[in-house]
Amino acid sequence: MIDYTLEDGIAVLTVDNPPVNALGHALRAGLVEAVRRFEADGAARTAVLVGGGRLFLGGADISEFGKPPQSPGLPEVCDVIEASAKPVVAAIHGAALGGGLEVALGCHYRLAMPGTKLGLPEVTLGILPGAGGTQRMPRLIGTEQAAEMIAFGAPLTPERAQELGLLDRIGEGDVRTAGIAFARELLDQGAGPRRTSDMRAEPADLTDLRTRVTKKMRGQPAPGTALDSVENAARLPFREGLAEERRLFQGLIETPQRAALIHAFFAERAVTKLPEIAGVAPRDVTSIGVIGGGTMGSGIATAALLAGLDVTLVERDDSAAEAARDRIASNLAAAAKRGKITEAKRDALAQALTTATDYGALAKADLAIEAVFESMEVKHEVFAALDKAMKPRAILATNTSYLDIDAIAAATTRPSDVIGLHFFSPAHVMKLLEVVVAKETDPQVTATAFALARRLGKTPVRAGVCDGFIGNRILSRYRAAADRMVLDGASPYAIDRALEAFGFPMGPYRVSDLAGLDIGFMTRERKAATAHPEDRRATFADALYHAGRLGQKTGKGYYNYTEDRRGAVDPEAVALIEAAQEGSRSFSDEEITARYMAAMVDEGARVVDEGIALRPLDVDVVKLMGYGFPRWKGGPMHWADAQGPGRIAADIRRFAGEDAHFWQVSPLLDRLAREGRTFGDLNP
Ligand code: 3H9
Repeated sequence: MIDYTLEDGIAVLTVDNPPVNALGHALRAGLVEAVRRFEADGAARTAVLVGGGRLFLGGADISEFGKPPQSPGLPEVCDVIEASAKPVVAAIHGAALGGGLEVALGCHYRLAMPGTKLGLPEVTLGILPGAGGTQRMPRLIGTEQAAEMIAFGAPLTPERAQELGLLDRIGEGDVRTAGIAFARELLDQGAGPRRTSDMRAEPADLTDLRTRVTKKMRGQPAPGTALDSVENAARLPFREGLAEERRLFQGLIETPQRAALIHAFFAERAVTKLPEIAGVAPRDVTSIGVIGGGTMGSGIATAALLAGLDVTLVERDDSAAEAARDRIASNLAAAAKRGKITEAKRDALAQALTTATDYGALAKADLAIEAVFESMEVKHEVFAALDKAMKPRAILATNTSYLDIDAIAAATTRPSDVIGLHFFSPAHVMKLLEVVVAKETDPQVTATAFALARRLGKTPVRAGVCDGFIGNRILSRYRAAADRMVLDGASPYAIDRALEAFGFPMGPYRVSDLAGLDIGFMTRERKAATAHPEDRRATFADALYHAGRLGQKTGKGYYNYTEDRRGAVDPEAVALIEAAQEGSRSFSDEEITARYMAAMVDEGARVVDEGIALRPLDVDVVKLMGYGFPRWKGGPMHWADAQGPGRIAADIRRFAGEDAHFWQVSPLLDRLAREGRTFGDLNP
């Protein structure tokens, strides 16, 4: 795990634990052994610790959390390095994260290469830096700066890290050579070990930071606990602070938030590895077509431009094409403003965009994504035209959010080249991409979609064909559960409050206002034809729609936005809703949450059982990344496991006592409940 070489009095310790040099047990033991060897090596006067591969150290091995600890622990590794009587230099490239940066803090000097990510992201996993990070970082860069860095978990750039005194040097060229050169300089100066633990941290007032972090990361104990530990650095001697850090760390390891956040971390990576395309080479994609330049089409085009692809956007006439150009230009300008790209890059990317009004312009494109009006008739026309215009083996993708992609594919002579690419709005910002694999989709086309997703910086989740795929299908179910509560007498404002307290950034009726009440109205109209007589229509939502209250875009919907930008409860809306309600029952917050979540979990179970989602974790990722599910609850299926599938099934049976049409326990949930198993058991 550690390669030890001696170069003219300098011991070079190279870490070799691909893919990210995670500090698992074997590597920790290897590090301690290598440092001991260096100390005993009379020919070695100083040591350089460097990461082999693409980064320095990716942090503690997350997969070991929750398992019995194995010695040496990471705090001990940092102590052993720091205690060395001869200096140790950390030469950092790529990333030093979490325990990886803590190891660097144990070293006596630090150099990093340009572009390196230096961070303590532990709070994003529900824990705190537990290998001395909360004690050494405040001593090195100041309590306030360390607190800010640890509370939010955001990485520093090398430039900022050098300014703060975390880094001694920013290197040039190759990291190993730069590290050795720096070590030699230190040797020539006669520099000895410089231990962070010998430094003093000054007390700081963290009140404002605590307020900010509590607001941003509500429901999560880790940031506040991490700040307690940081404050100890200025209050307690180093050893005592370290012991307290350990105690607080162990406490956080036991929390459900830690389990949920780590589930989310691994689930987001697991979805990208699709067994059915293992070993299948994707087709080359360098140029893509986008059909339709509305908000969605322009967002997709922007995402593709940002990923360095050539884009041809087809619109129906010149003025629509011009409007699309403007939208894309403003998306790119916003990306430049956020610092994602430089102004020069923005101009270069704009050059890679062509607009056209004729499908002939797509003759050379490798893949086209259609983002036009959601009507099967229109989609058929578009796909027939694409089929004619595009070269053989080009991929024809649809961004439909619910239409039957098998039926769309049937409008072409090449259904095996047709696939769904369901982006989320704004498409150049949102990271989720549902890849909808139709009946005849060629695995190579699926592999290409997954490769494209990666290139666009998106997380792809495989979905099967059904109305709404994974995300919108489940959404329509829990939305219906909420609407039934309103029909029975609940206030939509109370429902929003209960679900926001659960952890959603916005309750369902605030989301309606954001999306536009016309969207919901059109969906109800569309589904009316196939509705069951006992399906209850959200007549209160229709009433708002007919009153012209379409949500934020008209200044009024469920809420009134004319005076308060965040939206205020509006007596006019209340009157319309109350007039449409069928009952006057009141629901407690617990009851609201239980019904909403039971509907979500049960439909998630159906989606998995029917093979629309591959595994429960795919449902979790879709809800986490596309629908605002609180990450610290891990997604609906993980959350259901934490409650116990038996409890959810029992809730549904209780609700079925009043309404046996809507509430039925799905076969999978029923099975798990009876067998005492969990959704997690179905994940790999
Ligand atoms: C910590 O350090 C606690 C300490 O303070 C206290 C201890 C006492 N462990 O993301 P990628 C896997 S907490 C185990 O696709 P990239 C990952 O699952 C830790 N496995 O690569 C994937 O596996 P697979 C603080 C890990 O280039 C593979 O490596 N550190 C770990 O896009 C490739 O990962 C962090 O929070 C890990 N720590 O990004 C950093 N990290 O191929 C977490 C990755 O089987 N990691 N894997 O799916 C990251 O942010 C990114 O992985 C990184 C590389 C930026 C490093």
